[in-house]
Amino acid sequence: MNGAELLVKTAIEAGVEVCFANPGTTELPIVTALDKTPGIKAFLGLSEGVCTGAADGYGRMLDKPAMVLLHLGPGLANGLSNLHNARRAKSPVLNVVGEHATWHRNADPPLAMDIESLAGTVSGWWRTSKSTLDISVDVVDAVTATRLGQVATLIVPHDYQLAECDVNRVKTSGEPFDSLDPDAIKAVASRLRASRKVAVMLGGRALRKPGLDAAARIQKTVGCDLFTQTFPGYMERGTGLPIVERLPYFPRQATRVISQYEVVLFAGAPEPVAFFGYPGFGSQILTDEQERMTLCTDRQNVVEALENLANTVGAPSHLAINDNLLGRQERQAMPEGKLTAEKACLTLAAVQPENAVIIDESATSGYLYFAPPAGLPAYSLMTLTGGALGQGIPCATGAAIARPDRPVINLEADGSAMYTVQALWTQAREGSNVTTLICSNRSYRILQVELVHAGNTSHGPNVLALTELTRPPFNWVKIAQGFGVPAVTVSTAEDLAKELSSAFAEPGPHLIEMLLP
Ligand SMILES: Cc1ncc(C[n+]2csc(CCOP(=O)(O)OP(=O)(O)O)c2C)c(N)n1
Ligand SMILES: [Mg+2]
Repeated sequence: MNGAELLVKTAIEAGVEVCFANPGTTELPIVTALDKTPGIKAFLGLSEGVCTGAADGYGRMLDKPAMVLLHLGPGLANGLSNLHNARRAKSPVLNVVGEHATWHRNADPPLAMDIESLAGTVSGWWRTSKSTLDISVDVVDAVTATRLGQVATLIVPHDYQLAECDVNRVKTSGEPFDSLDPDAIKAVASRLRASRKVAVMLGGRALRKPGLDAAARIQKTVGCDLFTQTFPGYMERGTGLPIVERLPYFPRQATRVISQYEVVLFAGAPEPVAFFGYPGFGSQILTDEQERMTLCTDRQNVVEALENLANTVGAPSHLAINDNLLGRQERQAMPEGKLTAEKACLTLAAVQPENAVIIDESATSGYLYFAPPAGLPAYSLMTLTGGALGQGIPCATGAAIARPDRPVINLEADGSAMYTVQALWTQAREGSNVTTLICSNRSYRILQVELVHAGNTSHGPNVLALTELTRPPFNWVKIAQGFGVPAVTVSTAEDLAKELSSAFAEPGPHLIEMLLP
């Protein structure tokens, strides 16, 4: 066995099943090992942002890491922006980066870069292997780190991958979480009982069904309201699931909503801050007078903490299925006529199949999607956690590879789509069940809105050059077809409903361009 085979063997034993890769010469021993030691299926991403975004989607979907295989510093640099989104989503990602042979590194070959510095900006854990024999321990430590909900980057020199080693026993994974502090949870419980108005801000794993169920039991007993931050990584919603409000994007609106609460309890979510520093408005969303409490640290298990808190406040073991704290199915009325962003959201809500996964990178167009679908069949929602565009198409690809049985719907803004559009090719190659809905407003609309907010109402030629996606407009049907994905354009709600139904009925990827004003 060589170091690369040891790496792959250890990853397989640690539960890794897929690898999203864009390799080069310094990763070829690992590429070979993926065939020699079967157990991990490899997927080619045509740029590193596709690989890292797909691993993020996979990690959000299954709450377990995919491996990413990237080429040296430049490959990692290309993939950083979606690793940044993964970090904000608390996604588990095992990121493996090849490095030059140790004896060659000091010659400063053309591709040499400071890989650890790049890794440090997005990873909760990172390390360069110190020897071939260390690789097994390194992989296990990395996978254990991902289980806390973070990106772990392992950098492996080329000569260590190639060197023979006779390790037969690979190290097995340890327990990632610190234990809970029962006294801290008791203190939170008594404060909740004594407070008049409490908001619980849920994040990370707390937004999956077990966490939500525990939160709803707490809600039933102490009468609090449940919130998510504006951009949750992965949340389950719809019929039978607790109703969680989303904090508005613009800071003034967010403050208006949250400032009514005497106490805000953070469970897996950090304190919210404004997305940008707008003149005249500070960073914080909560007021100085509001009391903040944190249920547990990032190294503790938030679901266990919520269940513990629910038991401590004396909550019932579960809510009745018809409890009014749980979402109820009410189908949306079907809109008619020429499409607008709102009608596009409502049409999707009206035809969305059971158990769908919605990947929302729709910027200004899909913002209305969250409000009406409270009465939808159960579904999962993933959003643009870190604000770094180019997440949607790759994330949908990874989600569909993780769960080929679930319909994945990617609500995707046209400008955002173009950063990593080649992920469509991976969808075509893998026959992924993804329906991409392009919100074709042919502009960077949000930037135009922000300019107006900032008082710039007459847009000059340079502003238009930098915010309009015209001259020429994208031909979405040809772009998608060029990557092997069937595509159509629609301009009415009726046609959208019809095309959605046929896309859901037929396996494999589809793209629908929605012409919006
Ligand atoms: C990686 C990255 N580059 C640039 C930006 C800045 N940015 C924010 S929104 C936006 C335009 C979004 O346009 P589109 O995706 O078409 O959505 P729309 O505003 O039209 O709804 C840009 C360029 C960003 N957030 N991330
Ligand atoms: Mg746009």
